[in-house]
Amino acid sequence: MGVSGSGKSTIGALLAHSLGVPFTDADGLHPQANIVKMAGGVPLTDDDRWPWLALVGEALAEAGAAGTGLVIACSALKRVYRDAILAAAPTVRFVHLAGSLDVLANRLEGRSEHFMPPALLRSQLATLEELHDDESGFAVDIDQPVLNVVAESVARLAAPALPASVTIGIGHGGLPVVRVDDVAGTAEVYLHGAHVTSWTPTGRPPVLWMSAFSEFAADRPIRGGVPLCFPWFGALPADPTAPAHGFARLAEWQLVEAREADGNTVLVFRLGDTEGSRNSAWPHRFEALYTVSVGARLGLSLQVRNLDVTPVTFAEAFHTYLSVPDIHNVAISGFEDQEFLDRLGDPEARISEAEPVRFTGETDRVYQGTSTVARVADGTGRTVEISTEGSVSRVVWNPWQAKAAAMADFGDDEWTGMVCVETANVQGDTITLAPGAVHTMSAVIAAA
Ligand code: TA6
Repeated sequence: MGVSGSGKSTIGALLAHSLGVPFTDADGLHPQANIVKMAGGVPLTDDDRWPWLALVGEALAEAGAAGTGLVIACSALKRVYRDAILAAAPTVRFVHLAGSLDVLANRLEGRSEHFMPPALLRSQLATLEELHDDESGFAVDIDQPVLNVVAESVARLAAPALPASVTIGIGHGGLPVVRVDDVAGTAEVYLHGAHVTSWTPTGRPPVLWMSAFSEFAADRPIRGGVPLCFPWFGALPADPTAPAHGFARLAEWQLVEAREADGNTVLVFRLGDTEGSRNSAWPHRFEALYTVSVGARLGLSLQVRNLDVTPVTFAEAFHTYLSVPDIHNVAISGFEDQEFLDRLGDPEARISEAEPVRFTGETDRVYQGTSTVARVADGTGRTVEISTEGSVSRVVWNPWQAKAAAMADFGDDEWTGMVCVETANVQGDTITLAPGAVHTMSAVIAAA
């Protein structure tokens, strides 16, 4: 819906294509008398509109009954017009293509071959009634690339009802992103990989690190934040061509729930097996539910259910990138005297240190069989604490200079400003689930 020039026909057709349903332009349903009137610059009366709106409602109702679905482009400027459509098609959702007078006027100037003269724009805007809170639908700002308008609409149509603290928009690379802005903190989570890319507790600096060179593309992992590694970690011996750290961080997750609870905003994302995953080196049927709780602390919880008829084994990790002023001053306690595998050294050797972990070069360690609480002191008095449940591995990583320079999506000098402290179940700690069984790995990140 929207005034003339808002792109109803163009965006409607693209949206229908993305949703895999037919598209109808309601302009084509106007009785000739209406076309003649509008082409003559004469605004329609409500009496002119009712028969037209009835046809619009009918088309939606038929599509609903046939189960085909339908996107119809129709101005539907007033609440009463929308109620008339709703009466015929109770499940209809309204996507209002909203734009300022300037943006719309510019669009109309550029438009030719349409019976609606630009002069009618002001009267249309005067007639326009924004969607009321109790109406099923949402407004999308058209002052962005058309494909972003479509992507945002698709993501919001798929999303559950959102509390006030949550919005869905388009982020980098045209990827849909869920934004949380609540009293206790803010965060961003891309549907791509259910990837938390930022979390900032109110009154404190951002806790997560993001590379300025990160890619944001459907087939690429995001560099920074909290990549979700699942169902394998690192390279997959069974298939060296398989993407590192599994397919979950490359998949499109669905936001299935968003609610406010106890001063936090809780988001739940779902991923199930896909044709792609069923043809991968890990072809099992599964359901993963990832809960992200945003507030003064960041809560992460990955629940995996085995929907297959055979037992399944997987590895998992919250590959958390923490932002630090200078890695040289970082000290991580909680691992004293605990054995670790140095992934840069002898794969058989088990090493331990009595002191907190400090960084003097490339570091890539796996601690197994531990549920330790990691405390990351960044040298400026700030400490980030990570406590977990259902996780008995920890991975600590910094690429240092050479490795950083070798990664295209990682700035040459960015290694000094980050450290990964990962909550995981990897290598000897992988999880095996019987058919129907469930496992949950959780972490709570607190910055003080
Ligand atoms: O968690 C540490 C690690 O496995 C390192 O070995 C390093 O490869 C890092 O992850 C980043 O992996 P990525 O596939 O995101 O480049």
